This record gives sequence, structure tokens and C-alpha cells, in this order.
Amino acid sequence: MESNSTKPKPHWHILGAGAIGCLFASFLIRSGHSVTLLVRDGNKAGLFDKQACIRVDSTTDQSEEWTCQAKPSEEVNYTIDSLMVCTKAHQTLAALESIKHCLTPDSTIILMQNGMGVYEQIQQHIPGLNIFHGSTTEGAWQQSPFHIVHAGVGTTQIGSLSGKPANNILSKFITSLQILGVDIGFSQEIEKILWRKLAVNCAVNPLTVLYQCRNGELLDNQQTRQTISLLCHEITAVANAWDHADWLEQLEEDVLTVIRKTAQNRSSMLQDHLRNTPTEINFITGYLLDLAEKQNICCPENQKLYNHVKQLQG
Ligand code: KPL
Repeated sequence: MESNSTKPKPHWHILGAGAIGCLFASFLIRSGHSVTLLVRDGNKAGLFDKQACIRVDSTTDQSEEWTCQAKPSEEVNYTIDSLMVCTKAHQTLAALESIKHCLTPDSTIILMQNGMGVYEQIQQHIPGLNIFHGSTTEGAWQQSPFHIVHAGVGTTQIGSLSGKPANNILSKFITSLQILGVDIGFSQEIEKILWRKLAVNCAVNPLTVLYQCRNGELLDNQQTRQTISLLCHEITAVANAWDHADWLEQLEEDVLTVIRKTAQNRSSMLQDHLRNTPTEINFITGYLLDLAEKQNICCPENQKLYNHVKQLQG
């Protein structure tokens, strides 16, 4: 399928062709943008003549295919104006380093990682970039290279940790996706949104690795329910110490709601673990524990889960 819009729109590059990268590529193509997927070596196999065919299956048995340009990131040697970074948190710095010669202070960059701490890394190693942050609850998983399942419709918020307003490119991006019906917006509260996502991920993801279970199964027994409660208590104490008490009001209730809504999902951390690839634990529980340590707060339940996941990774 090709988009029928003829109006020229900004050309987006997407670094990272996993589930979220392919999902947003499909949204952009549907809304009339041209897209280039920047892939790693392992994904080259799915490319045909510098093109990728993205297949998006939905849970209602519908399936769509979208074609876009695709190339290994090391082959890019021109300026990139608009970039969405959908790599895993631990891969982001290296992935950006590989194309930093293509980025200028005017390039609009959206980081879409789980967890927190990537921004600090980038500021330290590649300062001066024009970075925005995205947080999404869209549910998608990868069946095979360029073939994804859009398992649940969610909300996406974009914002800037330094308080910048949306620029022209970003406003066009958001408006075009909204016209398609995608629930997306620009938020002045992105730090709070990222913290809340971090808190939910700390309470859910490593626990699903410990019990090797789907999210919903965490509610099946008293012991995991109690652990969730303790984890939430610790996470809230860390937020309080950093003056973010109001960001995590009713955290436990929010966590239980997310678990019920995503009951059939395997968390992203469990999926990484089952695929034998590194998890984002350093940017989720690891980030929380660093903040806790700086304020002399003990988080024994989070620490136990962190140690367990790290030990599994070897
Ligand atoms: O964001 C998630 C993840 O798996 O990383 C949750 C909310 C836990 C849904 O699975």
C-alpha cells in the first residue's frame, strides 16, 4: 500500500527497526511522510534493494503492508533533519554515535526509549543535540524482522526535558498522526510522564522476569501482590526524596491498572530475557537505585530484583 498524499512532508529517519520503530514508521508512511529506516547489521537480511516492507498485523486479524527506504546506519552520509530513535535504551548512545556526523544542532530528534538515563549519557557524549522525548503506551511486538503485531492501541506523549516548545517539524509530525486517529500530543509535563512510566516499569518488568510470567499473572497470587506493594512503597519514597511526591500519587493503583490492561502481554524485559538479549534493567531499576543511593534510601525489594535480572544476564 502507498500513501496517496501528494504534499511534501518532512522526511523522517527512524533509528531502530524493532516493534515501536516499525509501528511509527507505518504511522508516518500512512500520513504521507517519506521514511528511511536505519537498521543494524542483523536486520539487513530483511532488506531488498534498499527497501523494507513493514507488515503490521492487528489483533482484529487485519494486516497492512507499508514500503519505505531502509539502509544500514553506517551507509548514511548526509544531514538528517528529523530522527526518531527507537533503539533499546542500552543501544541508543552507540547507535547515535554511529550517525552523529549526520546530525546538526537543528536536527529534530525524538528519543523513544523505556526507562531513564539515556538523555544524560547523550548530553555527556554528544552534547548540543536538539532532543525531545517520547513516551508511548502503544502495545507492539515483533514477530520477525519488519513484521510486527500492533497488540494494543495506546497514547503517545512528546515533550522536552529542557522545557522547549514543539518546533515546526514536531508540530507537523504530531498533527499528521492525530489526523490518522493516533492518540498523540505534545506535553509540558514529559518528565512526570517519563517518571510514571519508569515507576510502572520498575514495579512490573523485573518481577515478570523473576516469575517468567505474563503481566496479568502477577495478580494471581498473594505473594506477588505483596511484592508489588513493597516495590511501589520504595519507588514512592525515592520520588518523595527528589521532590516528585505528587508525580507518583496512587502509584500502586496505577500499577494494578496497567497490569490489568496489559494482562496478556509479556513485558518488554521478559521478552528481551526470553530472546537472550540484554534487558533495559540498568535504565529502569538501575536508574531508580542510583537515585535512591544519592539520597541514602534503601530499596531492598528493587535491589533484589535488580540483582536477579543482572545475574541472569551473566
Ligand atoms: O511498558 C511495559 C513494558 O513491558 O515495558 C508494560 C507497561 C509493563 C507493559 O508490558
